[in-house]
Order: sequence, then C-alpha cells, then structure tokens
Amino acid sequence: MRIFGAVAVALICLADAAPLESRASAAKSDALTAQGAKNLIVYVAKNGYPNSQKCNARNTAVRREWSTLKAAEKTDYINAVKCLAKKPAKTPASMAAGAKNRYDDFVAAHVNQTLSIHGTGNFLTWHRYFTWAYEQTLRNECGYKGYQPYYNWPMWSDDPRKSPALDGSATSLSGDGAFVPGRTNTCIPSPDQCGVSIPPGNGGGCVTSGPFKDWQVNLGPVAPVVAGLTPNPEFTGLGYNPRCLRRDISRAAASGWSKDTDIVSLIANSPNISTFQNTMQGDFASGFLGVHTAGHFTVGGDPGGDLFVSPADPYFFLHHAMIDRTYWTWQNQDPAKRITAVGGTITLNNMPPSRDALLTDTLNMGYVGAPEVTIQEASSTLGGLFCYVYA
Ligand SMILES: *[C@@H]1O[C@H](CO)[C@@H](O)[C@H](O)[C@H]1NC(C)=O
Ligand SMILES: *[C@@H]1O[C@H](CO)[C@@H](O)[C@H](O)[C@H]1NC(C)=O
Ligand SMILES: [Cu+2]
Repeated sequence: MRIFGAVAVALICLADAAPLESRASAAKSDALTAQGAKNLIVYVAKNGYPNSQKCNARNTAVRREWSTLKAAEKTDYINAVKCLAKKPAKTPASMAAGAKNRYDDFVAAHVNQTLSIHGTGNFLTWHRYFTWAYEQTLRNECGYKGYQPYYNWPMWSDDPRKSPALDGSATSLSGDGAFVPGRTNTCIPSPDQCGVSIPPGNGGGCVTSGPFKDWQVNLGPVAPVVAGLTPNPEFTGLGYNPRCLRRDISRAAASGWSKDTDIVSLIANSPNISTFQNTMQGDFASGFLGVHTAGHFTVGGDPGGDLFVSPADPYFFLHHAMIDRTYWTWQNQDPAKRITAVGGTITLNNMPPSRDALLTDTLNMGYVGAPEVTIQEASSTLGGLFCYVYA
C-alpha cells in the first residue's frame, strides 16, 4: 500500500475538516472523485507511474478544498498571491503595457490567447498547465509551501457567500462587491444573444473587505459584463487600465448549474471527451450555462465575468483547479481510455472551421515563464512536469 501513499491520503482527505452540511451537498460528486482515485491506484499499480524517477507516491502533491486548509495555510497562500503582484512583470511593456507585475504575466498570457484556448481541444490541458504554472510560481518565487487549493462548487452552490473562500473574512479571497442598485440582468453570451440571463446579486461594485480589498486589476476589460467601465486603451485589452476588483456573487449561477447533481451528470453522462468538455462549457443558445461559466459567474463582476481577463481575480485559480479536478475525476473513471483522450478543434466552438486538436499540439504560457509542453505531456497529472492528485 505504501507506494500508493499519496493517492490513499487523497482518499482519506475527502472526509476532511469541512463543515458536514457542505460536505454532504457534494457527496455524490465527491464519491466519483474517490472512485477515480481508486481507479488511478489500480492503473498505476499495473502500468507504473509515467515517470517514476520524477513523480512517485513519495512526492505526489495533494490539492485540497479551500475550507480544509488551516488558517495559517490560507494566510500563506494569500500572502504569496499578494507577493506575486509586488514582483516585476516578465512581460515586456512593448507586448502588454498593462502587465505591471508578475501576477499580470498570467493575466496577459490568458488575454492574449483567449480565442484559441476556449471551446477548443486544448481547453482542459491549457488551463491545467496554466493553473500548475501559477501554483509553481507561488511556490518558487513567493515562498508558498502548499499546493493549489480548489473551490468545490457544490459544497457552496446554495450560498457561495458562506464559503470560507468568499465570505470576506481575513482568511478568504475577499467576498462580494459593494451593492450597486438598479442593475439589469447579465446576458450570456452577449446582450444581443441572451441565451442565459442572470439576475443581479447583492454586489456589483468594488470588493470592500478581506485580503484583496485593495487588489488592483490592470488589464482589460475586453468582454465586460459590468456597465460603465473605462475601456482599455488598446483594443487587445493588453493596455494599462488600473481599477478595483468588482464582484457580484451569484446564487443564481451557482445553484442553477453547479449543484452536486450537475457535476455527477456531467461526469456520468459524458462517454467521450468531446461531450465532457462541451457540456462543461455550456450551450448558451439552449439556456444551459454549464459548470465552467457558472463557476466564473459565481463571482461575476469585473474581471470575473470577462472571458478574457477573468484570471485577474485571484478566485480564478481556485475555480480552475476545480475544473481540473472534475477533468481528473472524469479521466480516472476509465484511465486507460481517458487520460490521453483529445476532442475538439483549434478554434473557439470550431468557428471558423479548423482541424482537430492533436496530442502533439503545444501549450504556450506566454511570458509566464513555463516551457511549451504538448497536450500529451499535460494529459496526466502524474506525468510530464506534473505530480499531483486531488483530495
Ligand atoms: C461522443 O458521445 C456522444 C454522446 O454523448 C455521441 O453522440 C458522439 O457521437 C460521441 N463522439 C465520438 C467522437 O465518439
Ligand atoms: C501574444 O501571442 C503572440 C502570438 O502567439 C506572441 O507573439 C506574443 O508574444 C504574445 N503576447 C503576450 C503578451 O503574451
Ligand atoms: Cu480561460
């Protein structure tokens, strides 16, 4: 059993310190994650670790839900994020004048590639690699000792403002924005194609409490859902446009599309990667938001509701770690078939029509400072540069 230590630890941690009621509201999807972890143990027992010199049971990291972190671990994470925003950018000003700090390098890379990393065959692996590069940068450049935490949607879908990640406390990522009255519904994908309509919540303005109340958003907007923002000086959104972090936490988005049954249905009713990633990313014209966009609109606001600039809200990485956990869970329902499964093309929703994505396609992190890797190298969380599992 010892050689499968990390995965076994992951299984045990599913029953961790979170409030019982919240754990219960994610019980069925968490059971699929636990089943996936067991399947992965069997798979690795048969086939070995992909690169056992580099990644094995003794050094596999375990990513956990925010609520299960100790207060000191949360504080370390928060401080490391703030530290990134104090370090100089690696992005040359000539490439993105709005990339003012190391945190912005991540935002700029995402803004720059938005149209080729969403609704595409590289969506899941690109965001997996992006989130890993962020975790590693927090560790290597800002002294963070832990691993990337995630936000388990169904645990908090009844009331996201009660989650320890978004409750506005000193150990959260700050909470809701200040209430702005008189707002209209948000239409997705856009005001003229109102496939999904989300009512305003209790926020809408700048975040006023918690560790990120003075957080500065520098890039964008590109596709804002907040009215009255100063436009970016560059049409690319890469110019400098400093402003506050705005949120409008949405029970409607969270409870409409990210409950336990939504996650179970996504995983259990997706026989192949195309169905899985398409369902995850929604079908707006049919009024189905999908868990990816629902998770973004759980905080909404600016930059959270902007497809391009959303990583400028630190919540992004907890949400995308959960996207990755859900992908990992889906993969591990049938590791032999699913770890290297790729579907979809290289253009957003295949518009304009393009070739299929391939395992040999590369994932580029811009000025984040991580090497190009192939989709294949990013397909296993125990292979390539990676070495982690989820609790
Ligand atoms: C994927 O599964 C769907 C059903 O969810 C099916 O209609 C589709 O043909 C499958 N695609 C491939 C490539 O097997
Ligand atoms: C944006 O992408 C282009 C083309 O891939 C690249 O040349 C450029 O350096 C990128 N800019 C940033 C800020 O990442
Ligand atoms: Cu994205």
